[in-house]
Amino acid sequence: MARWGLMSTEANATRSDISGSDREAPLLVRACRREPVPVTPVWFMRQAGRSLPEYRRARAGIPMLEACRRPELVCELTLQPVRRHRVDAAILFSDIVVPVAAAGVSLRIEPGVGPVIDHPIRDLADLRQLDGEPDLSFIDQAVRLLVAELGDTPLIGFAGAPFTLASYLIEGGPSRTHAATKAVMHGQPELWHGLCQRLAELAVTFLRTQVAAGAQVVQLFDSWAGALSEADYRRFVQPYSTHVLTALADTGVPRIHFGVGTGELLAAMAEAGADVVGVDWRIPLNVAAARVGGDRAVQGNLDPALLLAPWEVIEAEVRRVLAEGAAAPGHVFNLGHGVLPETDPGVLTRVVELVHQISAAEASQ
Ligand code: 1CP
Repeated sequence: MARWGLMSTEANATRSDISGSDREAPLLVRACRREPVPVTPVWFMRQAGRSLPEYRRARAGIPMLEACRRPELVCELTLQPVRRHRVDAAILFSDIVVPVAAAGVSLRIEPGVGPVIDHPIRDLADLRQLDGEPDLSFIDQAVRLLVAELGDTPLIGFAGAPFTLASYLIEGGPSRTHAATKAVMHGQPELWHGLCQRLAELAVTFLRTQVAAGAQVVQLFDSWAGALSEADYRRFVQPYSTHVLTALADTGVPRIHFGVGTGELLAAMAEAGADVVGVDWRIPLNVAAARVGGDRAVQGNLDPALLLAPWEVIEAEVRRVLAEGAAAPGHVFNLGHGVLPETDPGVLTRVVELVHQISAAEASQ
């Protein structure tokens, strides 16, 4: 399967045409396509990162954005959780702001904070910061190195959705209320639509670069979309996420769409063109599956904070999530959001084993 990594986007499209009878596809790809699987695939958002001592050693003294631009280091950091936990997928070590920085926006990623923008976008003239033609050759190189190393384990490519990226660019950094973002959305429509259009183009470029180099699944992170009403989501955000997801359709690569606190938005997020809808811990997966219409796979949704609880609690939660996920035509086990840095990595490894063990027993009955 590693050979697929060397195929072009066109070749990937051909592969998807024969996908129905393709028994060799990785578990993750099959679950995303709603095909029967002998074991439920599992991976963790933010599986690479500060919970791992080998990550802290490899990253020591290297700023986050610079780390993202070094293909050998990206390869190593992406592989670390796959080696350690035997998860069913790798996710490219990068960040949602990487394509924005490549287009020319001056920013840094501060430890413990997140992306910080030097000149937040407040008027039309500020959009010029995004005018550059992004050079993503370092992403292409990193993905090619990775698919050669990963063998049968698929690589997930990802991008930030226009709303979540727009929020960082307008607020200047992480925000709890997204107040400046909502003010632009409603008060400066020309700026809002110009910004989202450009961010959608950049997300498509970022994702297509990863797929062309061999990523077998993509995830569009609209992490902060849950801050919006459904009406605002549909009017100001959904058209741009739809554009991004639709622009990937010809690749045949399954598309996961995820946000936090999006219980009320799940149907609208599925309509944007997702094969799989990512769900946080706030609603059960069977409820989520019904909300998205019963025809999409779901991903999630163990509360990451519960990984700090006693093992008996975690075990019961894993069983519950698997039972509720069985209501959907496909289930990818994950957390409801990213791994917390204080998580014991040994617990993550045990969760992977437990998901495999319980789901294999269920499937063989
Ligand atoms: O110095 C450091 O170690 C920085 C910590 C860090 C890491 C390891 C950041 C800063 N980003 C990342 C990697 C990263 N970011 C990955 C790949 C690793 C993996 O998942 O295993 C991915 C997929 C992201 C995507 C990302 N970045 C999202 C979407 C996912 C999510 O968590 O919702 C978001 C919102 C960001 C912004 C960001 N980057 C970093 C932080 C701390 C944040 C969030 C800040 C905030 O709360 O607003």
